[in-house]
Amino acid sequence: MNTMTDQKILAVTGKQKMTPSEAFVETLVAQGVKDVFGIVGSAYMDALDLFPVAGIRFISVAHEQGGGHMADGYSRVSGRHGVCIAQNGPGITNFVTSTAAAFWAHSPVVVITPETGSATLGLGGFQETEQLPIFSKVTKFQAHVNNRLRMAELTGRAFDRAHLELGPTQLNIPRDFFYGDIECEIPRPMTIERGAGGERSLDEAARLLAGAKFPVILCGGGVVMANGQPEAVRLADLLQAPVANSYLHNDSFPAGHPLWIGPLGYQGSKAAMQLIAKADVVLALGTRLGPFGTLPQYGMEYWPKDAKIIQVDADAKMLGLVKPISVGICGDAKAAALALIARLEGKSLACLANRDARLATIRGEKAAWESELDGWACEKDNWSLEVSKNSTYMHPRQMLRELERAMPEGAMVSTDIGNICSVSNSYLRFDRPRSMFAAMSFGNCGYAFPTIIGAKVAAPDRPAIAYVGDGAWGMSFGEIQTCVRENIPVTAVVFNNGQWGAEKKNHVDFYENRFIGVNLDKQPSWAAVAKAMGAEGHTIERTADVGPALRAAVQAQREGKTTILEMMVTRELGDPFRRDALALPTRHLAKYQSTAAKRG
Ligand SMILES: Cc1ncc(C[n+]2csc(CCOP(=O)(O)OP(=O)(O)O)c2C)c(N)n1
Ligand SMILES: [Mg+2]
Repeated sequence: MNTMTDQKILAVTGKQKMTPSEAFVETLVAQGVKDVFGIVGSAYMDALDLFPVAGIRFISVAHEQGGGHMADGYSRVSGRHGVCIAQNGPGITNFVTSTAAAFWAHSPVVVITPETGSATLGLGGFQETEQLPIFSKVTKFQAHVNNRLRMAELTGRAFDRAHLELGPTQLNIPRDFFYGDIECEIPRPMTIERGAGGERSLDEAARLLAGAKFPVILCGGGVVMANGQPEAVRLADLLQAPVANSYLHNDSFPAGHPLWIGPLGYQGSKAAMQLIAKADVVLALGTRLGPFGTLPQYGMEYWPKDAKIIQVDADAKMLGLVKPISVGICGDAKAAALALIARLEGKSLACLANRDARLATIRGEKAAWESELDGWACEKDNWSLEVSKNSTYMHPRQMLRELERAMPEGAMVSTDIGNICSVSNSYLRFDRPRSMFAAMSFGNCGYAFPTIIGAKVAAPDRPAIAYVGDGAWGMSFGEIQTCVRENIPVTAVVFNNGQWGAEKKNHVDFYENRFIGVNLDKQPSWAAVAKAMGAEGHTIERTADVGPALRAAVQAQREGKTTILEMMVTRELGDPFRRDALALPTRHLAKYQSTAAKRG
């Protein structure tokens, strides 16, 4: 697990005299830290001063939330720690949203939070707030440096725990503790190796799979994090079982593989839904089976309630939490897949008897979904038809299909939260893991752009593309400054539909088009804003221009240029996010009767 094991550790060795700042920075060096995202602050300036000599790049961002998302993207693409740091008080509270997002993406982000001085804590001095309670529910571990002697030990632990517990950790350091003289030894990173799971549960899982007539594999983020894609492919080949991606993990299984059936969940693949509905045994590999990811879609209840469910998750607490399961395996997705292969290879497998019929069904469902997507040029509900009728702009689905066709080899794509980003789920296919970085279950608008910037820092040779709605863009475009200043060339595709579309869809479906706060009127030209900020900016109005524009923007990345592609699309809207969680309005008070749903 710990990717540090093979790296040469350049930190000082042996117990020796140093300052806590030196101990802190040397521990970062020992942990292999090369890049830290943040905004400069006096609270940690003594340590920051050492970064260049230590070989650590400090990436100066526009807003700390962006820096936190960059650390998240960096860790998701590299499998290494992402690190962010800021000024005590407001700089740190700006990290809350990004830390919560990293928590639900299971990203090993170390959030370094210098705190007000220990000698004045509690007096209400400058930039003071209690920094531990705020992060207590969005971190896996919180280290508080309560004594400068423990700087290296606790810094090392924050890093180790981020990998061990698969999520963000906090390192809280009273700012005066960077100064002084201490004697200490720099801790080496822990090597963490996870096993396949318990023997009995693996035996039972293998027995169920061997007896299955229609097994389906569901690959989650755990497969990506464990680097277990080749093993997932081997297992699928062995069983000749179709493989779905769990929601927003479209990179967990190669889309070019004949057994790939696409993603489940919101705006996912109907083929995946139709096929998993037929399963008698589901192997949920490296997924917590999050509640949002298996909600009914397209009016279809596809989760196979009567099937035997085998769930593999590295976090024991996730087993059986959301869906009832038959077998829970607490293990690493890659190791568990290998252990299952070892148990199944050479055995008689019931599913091979009907192999040809199953393969035909898989091919049929995939072809049906592809041709449905091909024909699905625009949304067909009344409101969408009305607003797009006289528009000269592009239909979002056609634009997304063109982006898909022009997607370069090895692309990394981050997606935001919004209606068009959600619809893109059907059009995002990857052959390589660590390629899709969606705002996972935390679902915050403003995630995608900074996240792709962090991913690009970790993987500078890969094309980096963010999909962002225009509302979410308003929250995050400030990070263009980071791209330009720090020479991090990426591409942002901004969907300009002039509205907070995903929320507007709820007004349409539930509130009789009483639009409040959803129209984004008087927006600037985002292409012009991009140019004013030193990036390239293009406005795209025709579907035929989408592919060439994306290709040119990817080429521009190779020349060090960031490009913003502003896609002018109609105001039509796909299915809503939360049909499950909204209700038609009931009003009891007389004064609000005009807003009550008309019954009957
Ligand atoms: C930080 C944050 N604020 C508010 C929301 C609620 N929200 C979810 S989707 C959405 C609309 C997104 O609009 P836009 O980015 O323009 O994309 P579109 O839906 O128009 O494609 C909003 C406001 C959220 N998810 N996150
Ligand atoms: Mg919008």
